Amino acid sequence: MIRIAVLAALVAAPVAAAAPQIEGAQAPSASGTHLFIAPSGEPFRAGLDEPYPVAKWFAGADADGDGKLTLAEFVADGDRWFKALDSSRNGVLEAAEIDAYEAAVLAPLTGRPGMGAPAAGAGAGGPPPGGGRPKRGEAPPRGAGAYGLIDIPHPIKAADQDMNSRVTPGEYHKVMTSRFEMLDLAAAEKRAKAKKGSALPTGELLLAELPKGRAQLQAEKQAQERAESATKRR
Ligand SMILES: [Ca+2]
Ligand SMILES: [Ca+2]
Repeated sequence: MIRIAVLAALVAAPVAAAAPQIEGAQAPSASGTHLFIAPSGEPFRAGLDEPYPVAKWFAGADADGDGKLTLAEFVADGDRWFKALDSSRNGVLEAAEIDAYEAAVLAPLTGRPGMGAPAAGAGAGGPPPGGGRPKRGEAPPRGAGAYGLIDIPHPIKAADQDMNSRVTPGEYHKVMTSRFEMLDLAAAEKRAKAKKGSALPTGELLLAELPKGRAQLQAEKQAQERAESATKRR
């Protein structure tokens, strides 16, 4: 089993741009959309009738379109987001740029930038990704955690391994590589459990093998309920 807390500590994400508004980073509840936060920290949205937006991220990151994400594709996708957040264009994500990411992407989820649990009820992330009650002894995901593949409350700050309020490309690559390896390993464990396919990491991520965050599970449950009630009405 992958220990989520340990994973979160290993993982890094890109920092937010200080200056201009970050694209696609409106409060999730405002527009009635599903929210997915990629391993890079980038938010992706989709309408409530559309597939959960993890698919949007995956399709964009899969540069050669072969349905598999390699480490190189995964890291390159992160680099693109890192550049988007580097509003000062100096190649490093600095405190102001990290603050801007928090304000645009994380604050709407929690009410407190980069901290705390997603607001209960309809407040924060469209679907309160709380969904089901957390299991005994298991803390609910915080910040971006409920919206991502891995429980990382602050995907950008988590990359700041020397804690100097700056994220360098080297730090970011390191965490993106760790995140890829985590997901690759999680998929291998899932296959091993199902006695299906290679029980070893393959170096390639498939959309169908990715873990699902709380927001995705809740979105899929709601879609199923809508489909069932539509069937009944017929
Ligand atoms: Ca590919
Ligand atoms: Ca910068």
